[in-house]
Amino acid sequence: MLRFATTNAGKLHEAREYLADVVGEVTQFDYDYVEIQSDDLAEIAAHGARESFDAAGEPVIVDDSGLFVDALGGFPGPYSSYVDHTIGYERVSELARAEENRRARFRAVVAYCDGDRLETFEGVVPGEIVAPRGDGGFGYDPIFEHDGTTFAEMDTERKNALSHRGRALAKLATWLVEEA
Ligand code: ITT
Repeated sequence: MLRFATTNAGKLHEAREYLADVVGEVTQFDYDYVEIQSDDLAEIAAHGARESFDAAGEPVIVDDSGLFVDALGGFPGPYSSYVDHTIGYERVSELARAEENRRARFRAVVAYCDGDRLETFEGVVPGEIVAPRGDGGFGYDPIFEHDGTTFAEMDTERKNALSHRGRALAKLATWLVEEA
């Protein structure tokens, strides 16, 4: 059993599906840890995992992630959540599609803390920003295309097999097995 400190149901669903065979049940720890301001996702995630462990008293993971658009200098990056809640992903899509270079990447850092150990695992996936398509997934999924398909057009298994989060969770899973 592992606790996932997140308020994001989409992240939780993906981690549950991915980690079921490794840790069994993944339960939500509905705890809104303080997100420090930093350009470094690993630093934000590590800080959040430490604080969440202190609150839960049991091993926890957190996930700090974001969409980085090359032609926009990495915007919205670590501020992806704020930007989605303010101008929305449709506007981010318009801004990126006004550029010739529409390349972007999703990044995720999953941090694990059990009091003794604090580890971070990063995953990155390249793609392109497109007009919104598909109604699966969450957040920026409808505007992020990978190999001709948006993340919102994929089921969770397919998205996990190639996404930033799936890649970070794969590293976590390998590490947990090695440490067991
Ligand atoms: P917690 O911090 O409570 O886990 P959050 O949604 O605030 O939830 P972040 O601070 O890490 O999470 O913000 C990440 C932002 O990037 C948020 O707007 C997500 O919707 C978006 N995002 C992250 N991973 C994504 C994915 O796989 N697909 C689409 N959008 C994603």
